[in-house]
Amino acid sequence: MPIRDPETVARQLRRYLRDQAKKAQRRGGGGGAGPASGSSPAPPVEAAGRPPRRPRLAAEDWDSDELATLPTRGRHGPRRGESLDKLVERLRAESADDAAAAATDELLTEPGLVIAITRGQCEVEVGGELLVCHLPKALTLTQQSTLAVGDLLRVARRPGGALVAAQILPRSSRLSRPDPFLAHRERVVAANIDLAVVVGSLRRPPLSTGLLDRYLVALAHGGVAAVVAINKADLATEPRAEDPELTQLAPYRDLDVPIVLCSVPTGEGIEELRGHLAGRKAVLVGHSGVGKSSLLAALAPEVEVRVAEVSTASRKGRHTTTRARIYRLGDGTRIIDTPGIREFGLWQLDARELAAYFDELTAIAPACHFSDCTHSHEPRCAVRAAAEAGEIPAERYATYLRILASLRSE
Ligand SMILES: Nc1nc2c(ncn2[C@@H]2O[C@H](COP(=O)(O)OP(=O)(O)OP(=O)(O)O)[C@@H](O)[C@H]2O)c(=O)[nH]1
Ligand SMILES: [Mg+2]
Ligand SMILES: [Zn+2]
Repeated sequence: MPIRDPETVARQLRRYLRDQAKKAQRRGGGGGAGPASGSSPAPPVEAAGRPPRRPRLAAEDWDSDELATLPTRGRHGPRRGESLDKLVERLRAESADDAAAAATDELLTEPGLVIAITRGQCEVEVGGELLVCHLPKALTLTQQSTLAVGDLLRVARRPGGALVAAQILPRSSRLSRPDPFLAHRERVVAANIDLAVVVGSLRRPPLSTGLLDRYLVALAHGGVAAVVAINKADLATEPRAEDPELTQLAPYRDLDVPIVLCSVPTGEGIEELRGHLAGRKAVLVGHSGVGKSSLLAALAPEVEVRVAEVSTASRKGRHTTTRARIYRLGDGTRIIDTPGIREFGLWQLDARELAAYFDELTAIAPACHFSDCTHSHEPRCAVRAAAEAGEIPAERYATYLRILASLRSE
């Protein structure tokens, strides 16, 4: 995938700005802007012919990694007062400069593995060495949809010695979700992974099977195997069979996905998890605070897990992961720690495809009257009948319907 084509930059930019404007309009006009939209009340949408003022996006609505890597106004984003045409023109010129410079670049023979991505640059591992590699301007604006931790890059050396990303090599797998701001844009969470550990926790925060379902669907869609880790087992009630959060897992026990109950302070399940991870490239995903970084530290005491101190009023003194990063364990296993997310959408999934990711439903679907049955409202639907008769788990069918409704409203 070439990353220095000015025409593509211009196209992506136009779409990016259009989306931002639309998004801002929607936030401003819906009246239901998030609780954090704060002091400036949302302007009415149709204020006497005037275009609505663009409301500020509320920081609390953003995932933490977004704040860290958002293109900065002035450097890569629009400058104050700059018209769209001017901006496109400027970026086109800058991209052309990049392309001209590329003519004198020397390509490194070995590809670089993207370890972490920051604003305008990434850390790559080339031949066991950790190097800083700059991202061309064309990539900076769209970096979260274009480049992901785990990607393999062709790296070029500029005559002055600086390294620049030249090309992203094709991926063998990926875990994606829609960009939380621009729904039709893909956000690749991790690339070239062969396992995802979906981490949930008991009590703090309580287990969310809705998020679990979405991850399992997205992973099946992206061709990545999954293991479910339920952390903070030390907080379970005894006897465990009666723990109200653990009983929610019953429908998942029949799926082809291992479930590991674990705990960092007691060490429960850590060896079992290590067994699943050994020798693989894995990503840890899940809500913020479930213990992904703590699990990584327990699995690999030899690595130094990077976390940031969060000191805002709402999340006092918490250690939280702000950007995805790959860690290499002593035995060669690689684990990607990711920032916890608030919501996980499904990328490019058609409502009709959804049932295929629910094994219990696919087995029964051929008996439905309509071959394109979505198992929601159609008459003579075998799946709904099976759910009503208790032949498939009611919770899973309910989850299916919930995700289906969310796909239809997107
Ligand atoms: N009781 C209990 N607490 C745990 C366990 N694992 C982690 N914690 C605590 O849970 C809190 C959050 O842990 P983190 O490892 O930072 O969670 P995370 O999933 O990495 O969070 P983000 O980086 O924000 O996504 C910390 O206070 C940990 O000490 C566990 O097994 N049991
Ligand atoms: Mg973390
Ligand atoms: Zn049906």
